Amino acid sequence: MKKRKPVPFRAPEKFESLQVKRPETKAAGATAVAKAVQIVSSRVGILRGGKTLMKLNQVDGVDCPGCAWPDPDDERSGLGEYCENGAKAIAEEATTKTIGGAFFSQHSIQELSLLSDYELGQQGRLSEPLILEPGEDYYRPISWDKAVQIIGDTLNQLESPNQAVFYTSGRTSNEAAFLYQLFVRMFGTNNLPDCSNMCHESSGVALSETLGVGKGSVTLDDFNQTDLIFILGQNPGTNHPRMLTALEKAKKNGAKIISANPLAEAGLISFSNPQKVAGLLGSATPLTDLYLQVKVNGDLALLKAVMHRLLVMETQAPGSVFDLEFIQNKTLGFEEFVEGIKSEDFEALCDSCGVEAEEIIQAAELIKSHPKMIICWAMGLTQHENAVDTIKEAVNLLLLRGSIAKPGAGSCPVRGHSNVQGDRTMGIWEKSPEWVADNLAKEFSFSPPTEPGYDTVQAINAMHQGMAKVFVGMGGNFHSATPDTDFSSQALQNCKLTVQISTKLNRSHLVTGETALILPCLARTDIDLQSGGKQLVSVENSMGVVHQSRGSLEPVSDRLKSEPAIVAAIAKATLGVNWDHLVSNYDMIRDHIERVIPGFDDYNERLRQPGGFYLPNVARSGEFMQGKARFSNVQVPQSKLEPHQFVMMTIRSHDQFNTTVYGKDDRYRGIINERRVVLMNPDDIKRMGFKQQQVVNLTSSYQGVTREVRNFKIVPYSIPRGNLATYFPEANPLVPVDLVARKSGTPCSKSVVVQILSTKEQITNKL
Ligand SMILES: Nc1nc2c(c(=O)[nH]1)N[C@H]1C(S)=C(S)[C@@H](COP(=O)(O)OP(=O)(O)OC[C@H]3O[C@@H](n4cnc5c(=O)[nH]c(N)nc54)[C@H](O)[C@@H]3O)O[C@H]1N2
Ligand SMILES: Nc1nc2c(c(=O)[nH]1)N[C@H]1C(S)=C(S)[C@@H](COP(=O)(O)OP(=O)(O)OC[C@H]3O[C@@H](n4cnc5c(=O)[nH]c(N)nc54)[C@H](O)[C@@H]3O)O[C@H]1N2
Ligand SMILES: [Mo]
Repeated sequence: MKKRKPVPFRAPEKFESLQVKRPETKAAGATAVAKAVQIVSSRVGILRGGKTLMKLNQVDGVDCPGCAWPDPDDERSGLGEYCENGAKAIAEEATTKTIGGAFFSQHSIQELSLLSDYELGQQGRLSEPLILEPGEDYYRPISWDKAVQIIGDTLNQLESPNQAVFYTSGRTSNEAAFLYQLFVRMFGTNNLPDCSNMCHESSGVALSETLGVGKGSVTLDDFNQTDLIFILGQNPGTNHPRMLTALEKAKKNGAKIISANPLAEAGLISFSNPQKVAGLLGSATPLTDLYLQVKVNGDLALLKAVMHRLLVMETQAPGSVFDLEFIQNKTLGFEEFVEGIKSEDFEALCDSCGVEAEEIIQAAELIKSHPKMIICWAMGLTQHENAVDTIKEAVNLLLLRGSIAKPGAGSCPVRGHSNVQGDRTMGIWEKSPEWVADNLAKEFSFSPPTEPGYDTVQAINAMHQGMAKVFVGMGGNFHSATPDTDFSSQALQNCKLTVQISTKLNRSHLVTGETALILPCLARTDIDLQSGGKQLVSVENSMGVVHQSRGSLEPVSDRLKSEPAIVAAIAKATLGVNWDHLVSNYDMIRDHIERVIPGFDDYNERLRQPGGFYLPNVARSGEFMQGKARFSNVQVPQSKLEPHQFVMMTIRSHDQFNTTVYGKDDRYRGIINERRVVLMNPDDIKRMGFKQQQVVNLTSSYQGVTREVRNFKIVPYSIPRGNLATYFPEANPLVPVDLVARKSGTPCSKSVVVQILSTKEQITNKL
């Protein structure tokens, strides 16, 4: 058989032309509006782009395909209910540039792999189904019927359904997600890894075990009523810009903000609200009152130090700090938790987190004098080995203060993808809980598999070992989003068949199995016309509100299918089931959801109410687990680094959405026109004998394997000594596939121990 030419696993390692400016100290304002208008009008056109922006996040409009931050329950801004990065998401999706058979007949996968991630995305929307046959280097068009037949035949030839992996990214609507997990379980496996495994899985585990629900407890209105917001490991100015409006409102109502972050992020410092004229004119609201520049993964020690201090205050004046009534009536495990805190040394905790004792005392004072507290967090907490414990420690703080299950208080894990939370609610989960299996069995008369399937990292290992042979991706970019790029590439290449259901070209279309299929789908902003008429879909935001979304743009090609239609076609070709009626009218999918998933009563009716409806939440209502929330006694992680070792976090720039690179700037951090940078403390640069903008290579050694990335430029930055920051996905080859958070399995992409080598040095002890 003809052999396919090798395809590079990594994006090209070439430089742009780096400019370094002073980091900004306020986010948004007129520049953000100008950027939004410029990017949408240049990439989509004024008419098509303007039409979408006006509908974005309005009650009868389309849900922004960017982040999962909720929309206001009451009035929505007439100046536009979107942010700069939402506009970029729209520009990326609503472009009228297309690529299909003609494009792919001119460019082999090897040639395309020489493009940067940014350039891949700029080629346009995928416009027709494509196949890459065994040994071939060029995709060519294929009919929908043939494509799904290949999938059905290949799946049915497997020795076991567990040899197939069905990944989901978090943009998929509730309707598509429900149908997808149904098909996968009818096929006979729970191999349903999703992007959540790499994202908020640690939050889900920690919150389920302590509060009884793996989701946050607050609503947007709680931000209006709170006294104090504690934000850890999150960069809302870039990743959840509309959160800044909520923070601004909270400040106007008198709330205080404490932020813990190794970097001084502009969006946490102050905000010029572009939805207000004053903001457009440059006036800014200061946000953070106390900024704690914690070391990477120092949060558990930081939280413990704060609670150590609170315990001292409580001991001095019993009942003045702890909510003893709440603790007594609504919690378990308090005594053991207090013993744990008592056994710690305050100075050692301060040392461990890198924050001055004085500031920790200030934090404790602020917490003591502000009864209602919300704790927010994102990837800065979830992507470490001890992530689940850190989040449990944050819950301990809420419980001590009785700051949960009442207005203005609670937990707020800020979710990533716009429907990642909804996908999980719909049953996209490798650990199929019993009730899901029972309800599916009743509704659809089959026996769903009960043993857990593979999560993302387990799926990579299974494909690498040849135990899984078919990969289907419902959205996302598995190749570039997962850790250990070279290892994950080999895993995908080991497959007999890889299938990507996608809107835009990415590297997962280039690093493929023996046969590869690209199935182009409608995007959220597109009109979804089925035989029963125009369809709407539903999504769930970060605060558990389920609401509708309707696309309003003419699709760029008549060969695109909706995600539910694609799942139904694959299910028909594989299992012989006929779901045509479900595809013709998504109300009928929602009728099934209503009967299978709790909390969706009168789904079709309530979905059509303006703003949608809230799902029940036991942490919000105070029911917890049989009425009790649980304190946890968790340990501070011990890390001992050699002087030449650093802890590296991989973060997002202002111009990307995960692996989709919108542009080359990280404006707020003052890094312009370059992504191959490593942010480093100036003292460390000096100590190591490096110079700013020197080109270096980075290595990580884990369990006897040394991994390397080449060509990064050093940028001096205000970051704790011993810590580094790089962008993802460029640094993903350094993240060891088996370095995952305990209990949640999340790759530790914010805690990679690395060495920095000048380009002349050889890597030591490579195996
Ligand atoms: N525009 C845009 N919006 C997005 C995304 C995007 O890529 N672009 N991605 C979406 C997705 S899927 C997600 S999950 C979210 C991600 O949203 P974030 O979690 O805000 O994203 P990251 O860039 O990973 O940022 C982590 C932040 O945590 C800090 N940090 C890193 N390590 C630590 C630590 O150990 N402790 C503390 N205290 N802080 C730390 C970093 O300095 C940074 O400010 O955003 C969503 N929204
Ligand atoms: N090192 C490191 N790695 C990380 C992270 C990190 O912080 N550091 N973050 C992790 C996190 S939080 C996440 S969530 C994952 C993200 O992992 P993924 O969700 O897998 O990655 P994305 O880059 O969001 O996926 C983008 C692709 O989705 C497709 N797409 C876009 N819209 C649609 C749609 O409507 N339908 C369909 N079918 N396809 C669509 C497009 O083809 C696009 O190229 O990455 C993780 N990886
Ligand atoms: Mo995420």
